[in-house]
Amino acid sequence: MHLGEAKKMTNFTVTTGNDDAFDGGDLAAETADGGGLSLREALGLANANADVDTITFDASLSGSTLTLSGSELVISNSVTIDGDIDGDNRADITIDANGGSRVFNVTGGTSTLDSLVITGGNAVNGGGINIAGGGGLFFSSPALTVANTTISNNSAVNGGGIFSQGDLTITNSLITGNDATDDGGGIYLVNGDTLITSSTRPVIQ
Ligand SMILES: [Ca+2]
Ligand SMILES: [Ca+2]
Ligand SMILES: [Ca+2]
Ligand SMILES: [Ca+2]
Repeated sequence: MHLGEAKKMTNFTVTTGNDDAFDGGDLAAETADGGGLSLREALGLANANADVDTITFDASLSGSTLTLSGSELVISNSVTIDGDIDGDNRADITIDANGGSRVFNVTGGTSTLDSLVITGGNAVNGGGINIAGGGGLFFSSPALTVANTTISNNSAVNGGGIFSQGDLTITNSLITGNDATDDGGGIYLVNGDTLITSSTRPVIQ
């Protein structure tokens, strides 16, 4: 986050573990339908504006698993998703695609996934996370930082945990128990810059 920047920033607080669909409404409408504001709805709202937004989770969701209902979560625009509710830099939120889809598809922006457990993803490339490549001369590749996060038990043909064509930074995270039928059980890197740092935990197993 660059707090000195003039850009607007909105924080969306996820209040339901249900996977309510994003219907293109505003915050009030998306909160009013289903069980509250879902992560999918919060992402839809964050993607819909050019601001660098943050998504956090209501304390009532601490320790819970958000199970996706068969389609990936798309990040098309810079956002930070912070699953640390109690401030100890450890995940308090699990996102489980339950084998029905990838978990996150990062198609644009400079984003951070912080203090999450990402599991159960399944896709051809990048079961847990796919970072798309740039769309040519005028579109730079997305950049993603994965911090304080566990990526486990995802599967793909290439890149069970992560498939990256963008810029990837991994810090203090655990990537374990992911499976690829072809290459890259944990991470498959096509291009882009990758930086892996860890002060407290093993990174890739
Ligand atoms: Ca909705
Ligand atoms: Ca809703
Ligand atoms: Ca935004
Ligand atoms: Ca925590």
